[in-house]
Amino acid sequence: MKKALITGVTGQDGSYLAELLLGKGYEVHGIKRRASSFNTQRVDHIYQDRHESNPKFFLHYGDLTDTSNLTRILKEVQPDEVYNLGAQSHVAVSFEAPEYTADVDAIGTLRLLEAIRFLGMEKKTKFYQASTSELYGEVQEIPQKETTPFHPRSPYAVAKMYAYWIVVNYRESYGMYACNGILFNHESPRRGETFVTRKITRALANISQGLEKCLYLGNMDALRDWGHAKDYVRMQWMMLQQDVADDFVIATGKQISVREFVRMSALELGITLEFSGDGMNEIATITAIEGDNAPASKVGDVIVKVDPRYFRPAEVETLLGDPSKAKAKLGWIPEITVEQMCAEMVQNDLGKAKQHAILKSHGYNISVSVE
Ligand code: NDP
Ligand code: GDR
Repeated sequence: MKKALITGVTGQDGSYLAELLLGKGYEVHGIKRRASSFNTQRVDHIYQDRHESNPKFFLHYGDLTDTSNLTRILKEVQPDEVYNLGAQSHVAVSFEAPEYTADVDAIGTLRLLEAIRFLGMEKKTKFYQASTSELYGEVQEIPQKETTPFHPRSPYAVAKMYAYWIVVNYRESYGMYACNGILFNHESPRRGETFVTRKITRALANISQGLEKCLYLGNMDALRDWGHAKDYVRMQWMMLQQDVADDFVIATGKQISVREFVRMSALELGITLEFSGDGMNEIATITAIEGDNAPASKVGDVIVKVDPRYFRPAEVETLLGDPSKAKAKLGWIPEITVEQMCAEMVQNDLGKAKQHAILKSHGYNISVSVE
């Protein structure tokens, strides 16, 4: 039975990857951070009480900023595969907390690699690094592929660039099986609530049920190549099953704007939007409503506005990936389209909003705000 260790197991990708590996018969170990309240919602459904017979899923307290802790966990678990998904993963937040982001995302990766080497596991343990399309930043070529030069545009992306190269360096220096998945944006109903897709699907669902009035966004012109997290974690596993370690771009090869994602999400609720104004003054107004998914909305309501607060000091305007290498060498193709993913996210958030609306109508205080 293979053993895997996942950092960031409580995050979007970590939870899907843990499910995938358990389904393949792995013993799965995950690192979770100590928090003052429960932070394991995304993996609670696969949690196994250690008192049950033959558990396959284990959680260890740890942190990517803590070398001795990482070394101890690696020594105890002796994993065949390490998936380094843990990160301060929010680009906008990285401008607010650049030093912490560098510590976790850049040096955290080095800590893990060096611990593997220190323990003499560098020929046994395969290593996956969650690299990112943010490395391309100010894009030098369209679409972006493995050979496209990097130009990171945020403290997050700069930290991830260090992580990318230290993975390559450990592969070249010590013969480690270590690889980078350069993943473009991927989303799901488990996406964190402050990333733009989930912020949109959640807010529009709440607005449709009368729980919120308006969705405030930043740059709606930004173009992204959005895929589904389930497709992308399958690829993370595939990358560690090859004879030779290599780096791969993982993307759908299609891009749409934030504005288009808003339009698509609203339509899933039966709401047609008209966008007017531009730049900092852009708004979206309801021009038609079909079906009964939006009982609290009416034609003429302005439900989306731009708020300059959400613009970033340096923006990544456009990202479009070329996944040809992954398709040719690994036979990977994404199965879920952005339209299907958007519909799944909206329906999931609509279900939650309807529950909250019922609770609110019975006098419960429901907090829905999110930055
Ligand atoms: P999430 O933000 O959903 O999850 C991040 C995980 O990292 C969480 O489990 C979080 O713990 C954990 N974490 C944060 N700080 C630390 C720390 N100091 N020590 C240990 N763990 C920590 O991200 P995703 O699942 O979306 O992404 C997974 C990885 O892939 C990240 O590295 C991200 O940067 C990268 N990536 C993501 C893409 C995407 O579109 N989703 C695209 C390309 C790369 P907690 O739950 O306690 O906050
Ligand atoms: P990104 O994702 O920065 O690409 O990083 P995010 O969803 O945060 O932003 C995508 C684009 O939308 C624009 N935008 C807004 N973004 C947020 N969060 N909130 C807003 O209100 C808003 N309005 C407009 C952004 O400016 C941006 O252009 C994600 C993360 O998962 C990273 O960890 C990962 O590496 C990359 O994807 C690939």
